[in-house]
Amino acid sequence: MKLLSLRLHHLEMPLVAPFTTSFGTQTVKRCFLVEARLETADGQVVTGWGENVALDRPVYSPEYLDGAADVVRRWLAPLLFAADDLTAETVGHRLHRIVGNQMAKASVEMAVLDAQLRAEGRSFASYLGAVSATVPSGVSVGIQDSVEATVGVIGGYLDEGYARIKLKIQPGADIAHVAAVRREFGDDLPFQVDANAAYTLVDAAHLRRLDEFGLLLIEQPLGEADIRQHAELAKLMHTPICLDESVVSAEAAADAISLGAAAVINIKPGRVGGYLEARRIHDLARAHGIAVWCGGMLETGIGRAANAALAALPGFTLPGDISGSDRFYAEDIITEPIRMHDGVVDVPTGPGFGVEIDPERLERFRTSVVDLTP
Ligand code: OSB
Ligand code: MG
Repeated sequence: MKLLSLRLHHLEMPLVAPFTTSFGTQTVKRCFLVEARLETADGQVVTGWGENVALDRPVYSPEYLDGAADVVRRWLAPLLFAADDLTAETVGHRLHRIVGNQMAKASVEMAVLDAQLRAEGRSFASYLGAVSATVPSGVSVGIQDSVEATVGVIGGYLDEGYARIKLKIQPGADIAHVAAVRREFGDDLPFQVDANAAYTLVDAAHLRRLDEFGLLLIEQPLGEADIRQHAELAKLMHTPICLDESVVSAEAAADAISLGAAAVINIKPGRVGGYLEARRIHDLARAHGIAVWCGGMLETGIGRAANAALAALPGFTLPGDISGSDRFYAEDIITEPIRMHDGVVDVPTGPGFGVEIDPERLERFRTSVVDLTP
């Protein structure tokens, strides 16, 4: 295929409620969608959409939204326009000499992939080798101001039917909240916590207190670069350690697995440079008997639909952060929002990612469009 045009649609979408993690509180979601128009070898012109998941500020990873847009504009787009035989499978190779910037790369690869699959009339789930028509739907719950609020908010999600609860924790909002949730909802609730790198190995004795609550896992207790320290922590506590921030590539996943730093891996396509790298990590983890699940970055319906397909691969044995669109947004930018029902989300079956942009909402939530076509 040949890339004909590339446009970035910058969006600002209000969240239904503030979302607090150990790195701050978010009340709006800012992101950009990548719209790529390509011409296939037989002259068909197709459009594909990708989503960039970088946060406003470089607090989760080194990337941040405006930086990612700049990287796409200055460094990635020219490499893609220079290719005469572009395919989704070769985007990574074309961009290989640009170091890091996984979220920027993932967003353009996504758009090419969506276009390619639409040209073939093939769904992303079929392309990946998905083995299930629905995926269990977990929800990520932000840090609340009080233990009572934590219990109340989680109770609301359980009433809606979510299959698994993940609670954000940080020093000062951890053991008491977890204990209250277990007391209120019992030991059978599939329940895990995410620290977003808020602790250090010095906190090992404190973190070990979580062991008595039978959590599915603790996600990224230590820093992104602390893969070896996670392996040390794993020897000091029983709760399975899951890595998120640390796993930035298949190579990092291999290191974490061989060091014993990760019993579980949260796979986020944006964080690792795209859905194809995400699948490689899935394959690697599966071969090593390491469980994986699909994380989220408050995606719009585009990324949410793609994540549902990814999570339908056989190694995704734990429920992901794949909630309904209404978990974060009163209105999504796709025509049919992603719905959680009976504790699951349906894997889209239409061509490409299987969802359509609603032009009216796209325009309403859009703050600007940048055309990168030379
Ligand atoms: O650590 O998983 C995380 C959101 C932004 C940045 C990091 C994380 C998260 C979430 C939200 O937990 C998951 C979701 O999109 O539902
Ligand atoms: Mg996380």
